[in-house]
Amino acid sequence: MLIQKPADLDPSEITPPELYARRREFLKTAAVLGAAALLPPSMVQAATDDLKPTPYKDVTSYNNFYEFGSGKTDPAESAGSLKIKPWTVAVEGHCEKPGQYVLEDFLASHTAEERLYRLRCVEGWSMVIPWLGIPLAKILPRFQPTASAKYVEFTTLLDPEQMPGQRTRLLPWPYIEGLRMDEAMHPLTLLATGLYGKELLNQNGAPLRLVVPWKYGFKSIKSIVKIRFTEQPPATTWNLEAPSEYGFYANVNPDVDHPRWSQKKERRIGEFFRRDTLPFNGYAEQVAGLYAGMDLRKNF
Ligand SMILES: Nc1nc2c(c(=O)[nH]1)N[C@H]1C(S)=C(S)[C@@H](COP(=O)(O)O)O[C@H]1N2
Ligand SMILES: [Mo]
Repeated sequence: MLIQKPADLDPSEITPPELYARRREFLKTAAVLGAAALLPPSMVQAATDDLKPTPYKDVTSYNNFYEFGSGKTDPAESAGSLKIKPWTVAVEGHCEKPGQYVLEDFLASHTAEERLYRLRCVEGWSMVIPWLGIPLAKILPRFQPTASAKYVEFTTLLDPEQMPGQRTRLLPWPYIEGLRMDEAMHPLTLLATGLYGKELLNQNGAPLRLVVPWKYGFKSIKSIVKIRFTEQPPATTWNLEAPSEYGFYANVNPDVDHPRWSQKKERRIGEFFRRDTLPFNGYAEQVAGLYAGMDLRKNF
C-alpha cells in the first residue's frame, strides 16, 4: 500500500471534523502553557492564529476548478464523473529519471501527513483546510533533477470529454502552473492527496494537487498529470491569460493590489466580518527569505 487510504490510517493520526473545534481549544490552552514545543509542527502553526477549519461542506462545494466551469458550484456539480483511477504522472525535462509513473509509484511509499493550511484566493475569499499530503521536497529528489532544473512546471489533465470547461475558451488549456525550484522544495509546499482525513474529492483536485499556502490559490494546481523540470520560468495559465493581473510569483501580498481590486482584506468562508490579509498569507516567517532582495511589486 503506497498512499494510505483513510481506512489504513491509524485512527489516532487523523482528526474527525467535529474534533477540530476541541483541538483548537486545546491549542489555545497549550499556547498559554508554553507547551507548543510538544505539539506536531502543523499544530504549532495553528497555535499562532485562530485557524478554525472551514466546514467540510464549504471546502467541497465552493470551489474554483475552471475545467468544470467558472461558477463556484460547478465543480461539485460536475466533477464527480472524472475518472481518477488509474492515474499516471509523467515526469519530464531536466532530470535523470524521467518517465511515466503510475500514481502509487510516483508517490513511492510516503505516508500522507495532516497539515492545517490557509488557502487564499485572489478573488478575496479564504478557507482553512486540514490537508493530507506529502511534501513535494520528499518526492522530487527521486527523479534526480539536474543542475539545469531551475523551475518545476505542473500540468492538469487535458480531456475535454471529461472536463466540460475545456470545450470552451474560458482559459487556454491545459491548466499549467510553475514554481521556482527553491519554492517547490520548501517544506511547506505540499502535494495533497486528501483533506479532512479523507481522499480528495474530484472538485478539490483529485487524485493529486499542489498546495502552496503562501501564494494565491491559482498556484495550487489540481488533478496533476505532468511534472516537468525546466531551465526557464514556465508559461503559466493565468499569467498568459492576463499578465498584468496575475504574475508568476503570486505571493499573497496585502500591499500589492490586483489592478481591479484591493488585496488588503479577505473573507474567510463561513465568517461574517472581513479580516486583514497577512503578508505571504501568514507564512512570512517561513518563506520571506526565499524572496530576499527581490522587488515584490515588480515580481508580483
Ligand atoms: N486545474 C486547475 N487548478 C486550479 C484551478 C483551476 O481552475 N484549474 N483553480 C485554482 C484556484 S483559482 C483556486 S482558489 C484553488 C481553489 O481550490 P479549492 O477550490 O479546492 O479550494 O484551486 C486552484 N487550482
Ligand atoms: Mo483562486
